[in-house]
Amino acid sequence: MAWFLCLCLFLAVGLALLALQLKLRASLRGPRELPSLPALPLIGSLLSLGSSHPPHVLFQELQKKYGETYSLMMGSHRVIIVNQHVHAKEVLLKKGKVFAGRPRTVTTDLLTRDAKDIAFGDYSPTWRFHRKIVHGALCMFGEGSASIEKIICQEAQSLCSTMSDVTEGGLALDLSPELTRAVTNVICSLCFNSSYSRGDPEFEMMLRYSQGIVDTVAKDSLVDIFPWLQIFPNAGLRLLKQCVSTRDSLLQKKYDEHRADYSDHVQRDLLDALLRAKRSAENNNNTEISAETVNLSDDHVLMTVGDIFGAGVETTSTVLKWAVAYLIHYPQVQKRIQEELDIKVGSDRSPQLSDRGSLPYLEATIRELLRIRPVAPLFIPHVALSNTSIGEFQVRKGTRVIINLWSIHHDEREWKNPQMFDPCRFLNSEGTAVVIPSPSFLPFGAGVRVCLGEALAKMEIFLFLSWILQRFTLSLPPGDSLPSLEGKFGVVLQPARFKVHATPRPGWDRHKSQAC
Ligand code: STR
Repeated sequence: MAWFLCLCLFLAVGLALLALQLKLRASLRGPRELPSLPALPLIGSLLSLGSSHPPHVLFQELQKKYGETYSLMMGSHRVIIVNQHVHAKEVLLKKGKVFAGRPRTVTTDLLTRDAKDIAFGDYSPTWRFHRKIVHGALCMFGEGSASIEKIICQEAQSLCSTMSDVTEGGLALDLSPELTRAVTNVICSLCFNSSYSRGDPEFEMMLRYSQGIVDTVAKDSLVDIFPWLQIFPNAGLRLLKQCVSTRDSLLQKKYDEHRADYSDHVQRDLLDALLRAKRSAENNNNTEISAETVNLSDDHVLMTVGDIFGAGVETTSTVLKWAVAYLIHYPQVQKRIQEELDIKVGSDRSPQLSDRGSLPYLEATIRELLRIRPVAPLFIPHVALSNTSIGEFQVRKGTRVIINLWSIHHDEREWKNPQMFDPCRFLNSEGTAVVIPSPSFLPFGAGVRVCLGEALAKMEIFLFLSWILQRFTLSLPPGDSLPSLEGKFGVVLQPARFKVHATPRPGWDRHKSQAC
């Protein structure tokens, strides 16, 4: 018996020692290497990336073989793809500053005069200062200011009367340019204190150049992966150059007009606020901040306004277009929003921002739209500014990180039936309040580079949708097929074009008092 006990003890000690040694070896090995796609010299992993899927779907599919976080080579650049929220938050929040860099690419350099803007500019003291000024100016003229609500309501009013005019003739309407004009005018009022009327040639020109930029910039096109391809004729790059030069002359015109009648005493708009910040920084050139502002050149101001303009228009109008497409696909959702509006707002007045709290179903629908069709499915790539790690994986300085918001918003462990459009997932069980059911929801990003226009975008989406749905029911024109919900991949994910019928709702008379 005694020898049996001794044997057991001996075995137990032996096993414990073995386990300890294995654990020690694992911890000595340190962070692990990431699983990687095969790569060849020069072309990198290009051969494994040939697929009919758009990049966000392909990166989601590749998880099955390589795990949620993996790496690949784009030309000579190592790129990490993050497909789940824990690692995404580590990159954006926990190690936000380490991952705050941006890659330089041929197309974004062309768009931003070598990264002198906020969205594509690399992390630096000048960038931080620059972002702070823009944030301050946006707060003053946008978020939280009563006047912005008035501007949005004015545009909603004009959008609805255009819709009435067209539908009175019984015509089907492509809402896309109308929604874009409404959103553009909000940004125009904010940036330049001006607006466009229907058919304005300058607005038509803006629509064209902006679409050209969205179609060609920052979509990991071949010139961005292999910069030496620039020396060959390239239709995409030619189009981008044309569009950027049209945009630049428009921005320059606005800038010159503002400089000509600038006064220190009146701030009419965001451009005035930026000019003022630039001048005051120049005047205080012996203070501590001024050391950081040396590079806040005219180019910086122009490129920033270009960012705000481009981001403000393309993102919000895209969400509204998706909203219309989904409401046509899901008439029962549209009906429930209208019922909520009828009860909480009625038809004697128009919806206003203070109604947001009492329209939870509409708010939940907006969240579900932002989840199911994220505006920027791959965000803008980040760059590690020093050696670091993501989870247990080591990451070397200079590595690019792409966060696949598409995977994060369609993660089956976080969302039940993620392909299903179901606003109720964002409501509590009584249907009386909005909730965020999963931490896997990041429509505006997070951390040092979080979207600057989040509050403005939410106000616009809420007001435009509530005004439209109070007055009209949107439906498919007879004989047309339902709009595709797939989306065209680019720096933003846009729906295909389609026409709608906007039928005035019974009880809504266009000549009724339309005060905001
Ligand atoms: C749209 C087209 C344009 O005229 C200018 C810009 C510059 C800013 C870009 C914008 C673009 C597309 C959406 C972006 C935005 C900066 C932040 C935003 C990429 C290319 C997003 O991250 C969704």
